Amino acid sequence: MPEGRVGRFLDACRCQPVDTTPVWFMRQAGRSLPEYRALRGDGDILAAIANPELAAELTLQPVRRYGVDAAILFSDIVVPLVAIGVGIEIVAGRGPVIGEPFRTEADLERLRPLDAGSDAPYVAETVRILTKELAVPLIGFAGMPFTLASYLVEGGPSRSFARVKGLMHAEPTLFRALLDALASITVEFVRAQVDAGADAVQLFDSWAGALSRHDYEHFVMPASQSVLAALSGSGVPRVHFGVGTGELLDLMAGPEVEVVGVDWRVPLPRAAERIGPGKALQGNLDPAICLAPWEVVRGEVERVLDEAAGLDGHVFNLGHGVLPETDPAILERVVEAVHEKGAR
Ligand code: 1CP
Repeated sequence: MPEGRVGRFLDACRCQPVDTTPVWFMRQAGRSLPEYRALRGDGDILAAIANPELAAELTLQPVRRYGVDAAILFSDIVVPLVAIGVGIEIVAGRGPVIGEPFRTEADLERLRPLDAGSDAPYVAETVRILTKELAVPLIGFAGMPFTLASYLVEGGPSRSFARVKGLMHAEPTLFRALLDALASITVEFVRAQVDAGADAVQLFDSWAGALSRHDYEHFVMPASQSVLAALSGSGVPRVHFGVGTGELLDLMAGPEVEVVGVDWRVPLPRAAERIGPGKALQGNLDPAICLAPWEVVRGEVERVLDEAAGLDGHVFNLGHGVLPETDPAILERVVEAVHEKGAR
C-alpha cells in the first residue's frame, strides 16, 4: 500500500517508520454513532452481519466520520459459531446468549468444522466490497478459543467465568478438546477474511484476563498459539488482544504475534518491558475517559502518546471498545489530536 494515511497502520504494526501515529478504535462502529442507530434500527445484528451491503456500510461509517487509519470488519466473534448451527442470539444491551450451553462431551458434536465458503459466504463478500471501497487497511477478526468457550459454557456474558473455569479444572481433557475445536473454527474464519482481502487480523481473547497466569499458560495458551501459528503464512500482521491481561502480556506476545493489544491498566512502557523488543503495541486510552470534557481527554491522549514515545511501534487505540454513550465528536477530536501530536 502507498504511504501516508493508507500505509501508516500496517507500517506501525511492523515497527516501520510512520509519518504520524495511526489510530483506530475497537468497536468504532456501533451504538455511539447516530448513523449506525439510524441504519440498524431494531434489526437483528446477526442479520445485518449476514447482509454484505449493509455490513460493508456499517464498517465504512466510522472510517468516514472519524478519519481513522484502519477499518474493522462489521461482524461479531460469535458469527462462525452461528454459521455452524449453534443456537445463539445477540440480545440488545447484554450480548450473545446461547440457547443450549456446552457442558458435556456430547456437546462437542455440535462444534463441527466450519467451511467459511459455504457456511458464511457473506463474510468474504463483505470483505470484497470493502477492499474496493476503502482507502485504509481492513482489519479482519475472530474470537480466540477461550473467549468463545466462555460464552458457550457460561451460556452468555459472565462476570466470574465460574462455569468455564470449573470445566477447565474438573474436565481438562474435555476442555482442551473444546478449545481445539474452536481453534480450527477460528483459523478457518480468519483465513476466509484474509483470502478475501483483509490486510491485518485481530484475535480477541477479551476474557483471558480472568485466568491466572498458570491456568492461561497451561490450559489456554496452546490452543491460542496454534491459531496464531496457523496464520503465520498469511503474510498479514496479527494483533493479539485481551482485557485485564497485564500479567499475561509476555505469554500473549510470542513469536507468532506482530502487535500486542494492551488495555488501560498497564502503562505502555511497562507493557513493552514485559513483552520485549521488536513488537508493536496497540492501545491504551481508558474508554471511560472519552466521557469526560475534551480538555481532560486531550491531556490523557497526550499522556498515552508520551508513554508510547520510546516504543518500537505504536497503534493508538482505546484500552477496550468504545462505550455506547460516547459522544462521537470527542472521538473525532481524539483522531485529530493523535495525528497532530504523533507527527514525526
Ligand atoms: O446491536 C448492537 O449494536 C449490539 C452491540 C454489538 C456490536 C456493535 C455486538 C453485540 N457486537 C457488535 C459488533 C462487533 N463485535 C464488532 C464490530 C464493530 C466494531 O468494532 O467496529 C466487533 C469487533 C465485535 C467483537 C466482539 N463481540 C468481542 C471482542 C471485542 C471486545 O469487545 O472485547 C466480544 C467479546 C463480543 C461479544 C459481544 N457481542 C455483542 C456484545 C454486547 C458483546 C459483549 C458481551 C459481553 O460483555 O460479554
